[in-house]
Amino acid sequence: MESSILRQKLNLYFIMGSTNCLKEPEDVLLQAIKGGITMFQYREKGKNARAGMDKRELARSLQKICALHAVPFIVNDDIDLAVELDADGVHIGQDDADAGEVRKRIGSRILGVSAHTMAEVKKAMKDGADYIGAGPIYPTATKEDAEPVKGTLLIEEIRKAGITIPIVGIGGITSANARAVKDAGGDGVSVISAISLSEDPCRAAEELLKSVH
Ligand code: TZP
Ligand code: MG
Repeated sequence: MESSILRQKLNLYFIMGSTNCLKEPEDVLLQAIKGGITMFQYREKGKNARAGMDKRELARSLQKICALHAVPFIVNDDIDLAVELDADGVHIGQDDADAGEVRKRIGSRILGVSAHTMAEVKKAMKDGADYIGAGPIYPTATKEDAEPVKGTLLIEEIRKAGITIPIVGIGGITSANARAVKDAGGDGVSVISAISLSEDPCRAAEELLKSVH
């Protein structure tokens, strides 16, 4: 995917798995799409997370919904699943598979890498990352082993260094604080709970979209 298109797709990037939802994940995703999300990542983590066939079935079902609405479908961590389903891409963290190896396995699919320092950003770029996930921007209750909160400092540092790779901010982002990520030079925001735990995921997505426009 061309990087100008990827930048647009990163504008409102919704991430979720079954453990993040108050209702059926399919319903949450459909509502979020109705509200205007631009990209989706299936991230199945935590207590009571689905595994094996259960995980695969949910992934397929969410992928179908994304395909019907032309929303790119990205898989978190699970490279085998991404390749099996022919997903649009993969997102990995620093503790997951080596980004260079993942690039070789997924060919031209989208590769996103989480980074917390300039050194990690540079390494990810060398390994072939298409975009960087920078965070946690704000305190988050969703990821237990999250790194220390950084605000928008890393994004500013990357842009000050003249690095133009697409960047999405993550961690504790809501419609009240999302704008700062764009102002710092981010291309978009990624959120879990601001949408997945909302009573009205469609409206939550609409509000977020307004705040990053
Ligand atoms: N990586 C850094 S923070 C985070 C991840 C996966 C969790 C983001 O969730 P929320 O609910 O949007 O704070
Ligand atoms: Mg990971």
